[in-house]
Amino acid sequence: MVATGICRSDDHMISGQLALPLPVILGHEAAGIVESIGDEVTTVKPGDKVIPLFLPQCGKCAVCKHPESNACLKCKLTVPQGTMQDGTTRFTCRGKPIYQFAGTSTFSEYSVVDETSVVKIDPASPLEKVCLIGCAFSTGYGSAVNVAKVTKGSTCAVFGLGGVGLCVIMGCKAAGAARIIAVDLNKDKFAKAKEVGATECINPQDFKKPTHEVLKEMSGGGVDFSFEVVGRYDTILSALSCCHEAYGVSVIVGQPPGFQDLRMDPMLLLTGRTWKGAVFGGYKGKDSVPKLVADFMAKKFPLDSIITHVLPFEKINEGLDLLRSGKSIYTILTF
Ligand code: PAD
Ligand code: ZN
Ligand code: ZN
Repeated sequence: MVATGICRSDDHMISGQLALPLPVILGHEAAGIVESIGDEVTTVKPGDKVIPLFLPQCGKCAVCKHPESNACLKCKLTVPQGTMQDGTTRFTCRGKPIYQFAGTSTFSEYSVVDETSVVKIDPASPLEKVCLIGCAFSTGYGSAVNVAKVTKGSTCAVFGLGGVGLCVIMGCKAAGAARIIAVDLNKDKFAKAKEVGATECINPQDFKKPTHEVLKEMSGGGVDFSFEVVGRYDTILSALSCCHEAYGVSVIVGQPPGFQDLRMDPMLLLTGRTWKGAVFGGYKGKDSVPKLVADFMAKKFPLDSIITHVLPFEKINEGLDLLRSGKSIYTILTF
């Protein structure tokens, strides 16, 4: 491993939002160099620069064969196994097994991954930047361009201006949205949101009315596309309600708290709204990650604007504190 980002999803695991077999090595957004390969591995070789894929692409299952989906059946997203696809874990500590996370476990100098969970990228790419294509960037950008399929001239609303939300904004802008309204409780996030493409920023605390009402008024009846990039039930419903009742599309990107159900009024959908969600921005990793790295190298999108801190791996807890306090966007840890 050469570099790994700290994603909010890693912190969600630490806080226990999703049950995981323990002890576990977290981390899923990284870039590195292949050290060695198994006998039957053909798509990567020692010395290759690679990005691990927390969402594998086996290429053979019904999902991989479907043109519009990416949650490969080799990955048990909602019931994490904590192992390789063969059911084993390759980490031990004093003879006891340590579980793996999302088939990647990148908070470690070395990891073992299935061939379907790793892809070769341009050898010239800066690993301490393109590691973000392993999660945050692709998740946000793809949610706009692949999942919502944002259209030219449209109005978008993005709830949550963390690293992923900022990448959603970049995707909306690249797709030609005319208005991108950014929503966050922390106004310190607004400058960055504008830098990457937001046209307006609002703080729900500045209004007496519910946020979805404010957004409906601002957009003359409802936005075309809305994105929930926080991971809360109230913002999921607010994002759904703020999109146009007849043709609005709302995408869930944030990871909601587990162990609870969400109550919603089905009338919100009966009138014509579309409610969607996806992991990893709908991208199939093996096919898309090398292309996204090539697009980054061709300067089609920036990553520097979302990297606020670079720390040595030993300072991982400082990096997590920066995320929790809202002071960082993305912290990259280097080995
Ligand atoms: P982050 O914590 O950096 O950003 C979340 C932002 O939401 C912060 O700026 C908060 O101030 C803001 N916020 C909090 N509460 C509210 C509220 N009530 N209304 C408006 N804004 C609010 O997180 P992130 O950008 O790294 O990740 C965002 C979510 O996306 C998080 O839930 C993470 O787990 C999830 C994620 N999903 C995938 C995926 O594949 N679907 C990948 C990576 C991250
Ligand atoms: Zn992530
Ligand atoms: Zn598959």
